[in-house]
Amino acid sequence: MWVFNSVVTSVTDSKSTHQVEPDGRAPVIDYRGQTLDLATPAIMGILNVTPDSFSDGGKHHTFDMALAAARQMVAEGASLVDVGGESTRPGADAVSEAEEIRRTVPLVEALCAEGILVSVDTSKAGVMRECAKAGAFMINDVRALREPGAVAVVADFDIPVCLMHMQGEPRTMQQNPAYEDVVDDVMAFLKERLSVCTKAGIKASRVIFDPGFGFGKTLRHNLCLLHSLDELTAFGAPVLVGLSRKSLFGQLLDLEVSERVIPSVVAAIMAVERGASIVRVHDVRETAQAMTFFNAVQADN
Ligand code: YH5
Repeated sequence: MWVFNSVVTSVTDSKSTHQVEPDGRAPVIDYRGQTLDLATPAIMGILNVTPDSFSDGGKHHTFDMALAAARQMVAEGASLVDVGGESTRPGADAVSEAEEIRRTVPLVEALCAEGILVSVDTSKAGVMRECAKAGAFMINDVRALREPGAVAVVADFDIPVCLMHMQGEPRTMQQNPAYEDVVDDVMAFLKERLSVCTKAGIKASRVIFDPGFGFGKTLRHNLCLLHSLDELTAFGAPVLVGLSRKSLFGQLLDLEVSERVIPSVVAAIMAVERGASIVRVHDVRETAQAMTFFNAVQADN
């Protein structure tokens, strides 16, 4: 029997603090009576609650539409829904903490009341705190808890957290991204952030890694990171990847955002084949179909 994510057995080495079950099964993440099972790859559906959401034309900006979109993503196979009230698009307007709370908290409350697992895509400590109080299951931070107070909030609530790598800041990150070795540099950054987290009392078993596709990376950097993603997953922390509809597909294939579904699904499957545990996607239905096929093949070996 082939066991998904069997590379996790390597986490028993001295470099990693991650616990693994004796049979090498991937972990589950438990928080406040809710469970995210990572024994097979999980799908995180993207729910933008920004009026200027580039990828969905801003159509989720009203509460009822956002709720309906989240329910549909869960029905189509999403294990959790990622609610984001700040756009990280280059050139997007900054959003105040109060405005971000206003956009996210009511939705987090409503989704949690329905038993839906919610992650919140934010870098602001105040938003993290209010969303954790509202019942969020996970914090998803593209700045890896580098904003003031963010580490302390995650430690206080003992809430699972995704630490993402980003070089620079959204406004300027694509101007001249440069690395010594993109895979080594991303890994070193994530290990450093993990160390900051554990020193502040955050349990390593609550931490998810993300290489941050498209965040201060050229096309070549993105391809290299996906090619060598197993070097990241071998560390033992669950790995989340966000490739869905991103610019690398536009650069490589000259496709508009809405035309990037097929390459996005292929990329998601390539990531789980290299050990990724969570894929963050816009197109849940299509990704779930591919994932069901992937799981069926894995179960047969
Ligand atoms: C991510 O990778 N990404 S927001 C540009 C696009 C399409 C999509 C031009 N939050 C990530 O999704 N959180 C975002 O086409 C994220 N990992 C995690 N953990 C950017 C985005 C996008 C940007």
